[in-house]
Amino acid sequence: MDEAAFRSGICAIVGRPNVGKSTLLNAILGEKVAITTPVPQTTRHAIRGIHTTADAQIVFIDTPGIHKPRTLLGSRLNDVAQGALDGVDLVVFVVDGDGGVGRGDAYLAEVLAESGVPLIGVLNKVDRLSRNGQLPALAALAELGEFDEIVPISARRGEQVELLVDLINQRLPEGPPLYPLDITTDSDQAQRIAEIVREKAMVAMREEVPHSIAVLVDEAGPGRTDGVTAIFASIYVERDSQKGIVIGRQGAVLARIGTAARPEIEALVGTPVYLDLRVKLMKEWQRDPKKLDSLGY
Ligand SMILES: Nc1nc2c(ncn2[C@@H]2O[C@H](COP(=O)(O)OP(=O)(O)O)[C@@H](O)[C@H]2O)c(=O)[nH]1
Ligand SMILES: [Mg+2]
Repeated sequence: MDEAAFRSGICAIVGRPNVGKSTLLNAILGEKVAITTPVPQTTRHAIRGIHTTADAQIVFIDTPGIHKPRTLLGSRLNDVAQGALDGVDLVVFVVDGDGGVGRGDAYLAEVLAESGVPLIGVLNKVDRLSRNGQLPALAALAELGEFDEIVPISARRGEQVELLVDLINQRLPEGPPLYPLDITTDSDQAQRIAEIVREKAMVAMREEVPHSIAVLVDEAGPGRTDGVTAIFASIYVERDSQKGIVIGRQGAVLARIGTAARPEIEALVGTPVYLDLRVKLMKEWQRDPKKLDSLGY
């Protein structure tokens, strides 16, 4: 390997909530490092995903979508997303080809233009569009700003994702790797486990409950049975009435969350897993700075 030719840099994935940023990151990495659900505002941390090849390393930052904040959690998420632009080499700006390019995208594009960072525009979810439908959507995206490239993709199907990675690689500055060559994320295992549980809990809920959910891993270590990892995690809700919803009749909903989460956690830790989930009340945690801190937001 020619040392001098190695490229590395930071690429932020930016876009409105639910356009498919986390799905795209997972598609690029071929591994789930960011949870995805049909519920807008699923991503709460800026998650770093690291893509390394023989001659380049891209450090992706998957940001929470920028949106109009309604709660303290919402405004902290905006801070995370905007703060994520500091020091990035490149921004991948994602819009939803299915939902259409709109005012929210235009607002974001303005913020990005001010930052002066080079932009690649991505039209996602083209699996939902006919070829004829793609053209006006691509044109609407092109109107939003000065893009180095515009790429139509389907993150869900992995279509055109390799092309996008090549285009990013070409635009990175020369430099040594920023992270070890063999890792795909800098999230620690407890965070990743908590996120998997949160994803399963969110998809098991309806209406406003998903946003009231936070998950912390209390303990993870060797279980009583040889070779089994025992994991104790708490699912926090904001209101007393939500406890029963998450638990379900005779624990049915909680059991379903555990059943869905366990195989993914086992794949992550590499052993069979004993998973103990508890539902706890943390009143109005989205509006309380101390509680947000304790939950890691
Ligand atoms: N049809 C289709 N759906 C997608 C695609 N990419 C993401 N989605 C869906 O869009 C929703 C939001 O995705 P997510 O990655 O969580 O969006 P984020 O909020 O921008 O991170 C999920 O239900 C995804 O499965 C795509 O390429 N095609
Ligand atoms: Mg996301």
